[in-house]
Amino acid sequence: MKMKKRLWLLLLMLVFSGQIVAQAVIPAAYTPGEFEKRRLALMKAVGQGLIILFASPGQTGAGHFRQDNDFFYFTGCEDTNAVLVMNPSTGDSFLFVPQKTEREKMMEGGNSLDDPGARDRLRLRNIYPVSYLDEFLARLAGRQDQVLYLRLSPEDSVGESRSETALFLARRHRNPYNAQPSLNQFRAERFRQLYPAAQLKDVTPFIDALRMIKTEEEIAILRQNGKISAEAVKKAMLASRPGAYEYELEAAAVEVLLRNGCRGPAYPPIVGSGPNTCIQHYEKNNRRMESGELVLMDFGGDLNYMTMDITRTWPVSGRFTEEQKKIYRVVLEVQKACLEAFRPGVTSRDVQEYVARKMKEKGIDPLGLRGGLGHLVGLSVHDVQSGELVLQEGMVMAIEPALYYPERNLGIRIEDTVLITKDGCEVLTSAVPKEIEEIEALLAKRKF
Ligand SMILES: [Mn+2]
Repeated sequence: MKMKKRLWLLLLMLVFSGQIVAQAVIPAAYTPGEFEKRRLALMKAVGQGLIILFASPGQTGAGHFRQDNDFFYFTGCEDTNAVLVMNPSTGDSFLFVPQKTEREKMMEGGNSLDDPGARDRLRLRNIYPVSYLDEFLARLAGRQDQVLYLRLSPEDSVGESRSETALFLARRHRNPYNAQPSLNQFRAERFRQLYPAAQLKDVTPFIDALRMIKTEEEIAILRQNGKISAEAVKKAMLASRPGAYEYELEAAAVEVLLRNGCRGPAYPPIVGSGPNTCIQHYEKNNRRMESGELVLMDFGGDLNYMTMDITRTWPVSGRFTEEQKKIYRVVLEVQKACLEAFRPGVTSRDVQEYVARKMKEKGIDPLGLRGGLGHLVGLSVHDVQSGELVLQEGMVMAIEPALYYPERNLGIRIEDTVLITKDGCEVLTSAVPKEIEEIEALLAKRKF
């Protein structure tokens, strides 16, 4: 009893000292069975041959390591330079991992090969050194009529879609001295050389069909990320003031992400003021903002490999001018009409028709804005899509209508990320204001 009293006292002291209150939410995580379920679903869909997926070869740049999206989706494993082989005819999965030297283990820690619990935790048939991969494949893939399912389409990344990866590669090829093939293309070529009798097929459409529909565990993470990312943008709004630099807003927002378990932003934060509101992928973020201007922020966190995408536009001074208000209302009405139209079965054309009807009813000139479906969000902020897009329950979409008037230094974009539900959609990023009155009320709380 006495002990309990003491515990209570300690707890109360902690609460009042702010230590528990200030504690960040524990990020939602995946259970090991999730990845096994995904592998079995992929193997069932593919049905034959061998499926071979590659992990990211290693660390690049100053950011935290982030695994290849497709490899992560089927393993949850962050080992670098690894290979996953799935055999649909037996349902077995094998992981091939580099054998690290003692020095490597000391410098960066071990991998799944050094972890006796990894095989059971990852629910694999076996884990082998990656140096054994070719022998393993020669045994299985050397047979006649063997089909190898590889990722023959481009990879996506946290901030870029598969088509963007392809586009950037093509742009790099403008300069013949940068025109080397991608890792993906190189691997396909190596398989063609080593297994000329095998048929190479693209596994990507099967992967994309799965990744497009979010699982319960992904949805839990996305909901949490929606709240964290919304809070981050709200903090940036409060950090804005005449004379502030764009990067000060970025700093305020990134702090909220890092404090709540995100690895960082899902893409380079866009904080554009004045003329920069009209540059859609602006990311210099080094301009001083002034009263009378708008600031546009496009921002989202990366939480447990699930991304988020929000854009808000607000007046630096705290009050919209009449001209800004007029255009803001149009973008907002179109964005809200899109969200009203979102439900399973809906196509881009359906949304456009709904938006046109709604604007007519309300007597609003849409200024050329038509609305639509936007883009899918998930492991990548421009997530995978296979075939023509028709909304389904469990899809996650970002919708971002915008109007740009560079001659007036006036760009307005409003973006939310939503989950398609049984009969509509749930806005995951609703905690950051977008109504004119709400924005002005929030900004009025600033002190400067
Ligand atoms: Mn977007």
